[in-house]
Amino acid sequence: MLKLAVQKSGRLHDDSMRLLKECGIGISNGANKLKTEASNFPLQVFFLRDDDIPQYVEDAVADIGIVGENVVYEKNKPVEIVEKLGFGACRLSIAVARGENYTSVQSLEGKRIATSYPFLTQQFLAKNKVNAEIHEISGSVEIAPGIGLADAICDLVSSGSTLLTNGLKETETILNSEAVLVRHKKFNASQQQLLDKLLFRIHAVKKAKNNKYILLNAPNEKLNEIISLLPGMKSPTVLPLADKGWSSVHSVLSEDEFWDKIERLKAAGAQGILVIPIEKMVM
Ligand code: PRT
Ligand code: ZN
Repeated sequence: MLKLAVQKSGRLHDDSMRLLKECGIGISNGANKLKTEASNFPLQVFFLRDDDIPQYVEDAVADIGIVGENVVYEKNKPVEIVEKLGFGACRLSIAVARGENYTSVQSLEGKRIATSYPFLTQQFLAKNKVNAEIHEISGSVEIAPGIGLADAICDLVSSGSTLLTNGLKETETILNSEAVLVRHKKFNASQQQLLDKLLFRIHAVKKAKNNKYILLNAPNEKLNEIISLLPGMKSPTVLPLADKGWSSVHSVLSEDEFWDKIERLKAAGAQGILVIPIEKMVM
């Protein structure tokens, strides 16, 4: 049995539960529970505050956990990051009042910085040989400059709209973060086996998300050119159409080259292009 810690509620909860579901792991709704068990995988799920997850994993109360890298690095516990999960993206940044004259990190010398991330903030200041006063506060960090509590803040940013509405500007990025899967360092062979099984599924889900299945019709005289544009998992599948002189081509395209490839396929004579999401992809 593997014990997994996930955020009880908050920004990472839904995506964490969705990932388990996409991995074919059935979890009954645990919103009001402390723990629950998967119906079809030897997995127990603990619902915790995100800040507590690194400690629970370090102590092996939970074997693995899903938590933001920002929390992993702030708590600085000896847990191991095994996989980046592709959700919960944000950055930990320094911000100052919009009207403030900020030229470089040195502008923070002697200033008061409000943050919920004292460890990472201090580490950043030390690295840049800047002396500043850190005020640790647990929430609503963005209002600190406006009420005269601090000259700057160090907080998480995703869209930037919180900074904007509070009259702040982002001046330094300390850390880029996303949700990760962490584990403790005392795994035995059977736990490792279960983790490998889970990771195999996570990889298939991630891979599928980054790829699309594509079907198109190609005039036979353009087939070679069109095939050369399509890498596929091995090589594209080509089937004759009932309409003579035409073929149906099936392949897989990765998300990042998608639009560029579609344009080139069209220009090469492809027609009736269908693009379908892939649910799982096993290489
Ligand atoms: O109750 P618990 O302690 O478990 O939750 P929490 O309130 O401490 O954390 P929560 O749910 O807010 O965030 C959980 C994790 O989500 C964080 O540790 C990050 O890894 C990740 N994450 C991603 C974010 C954001 N994006 C984010 N934008 N966490 C917080 N924010 C906040 C930020 O602090 C600021 O107040 O959103 C505001 C900024 O957002 P924008 O879009 O206006 O820039
Ligand atoms: Zn928290």
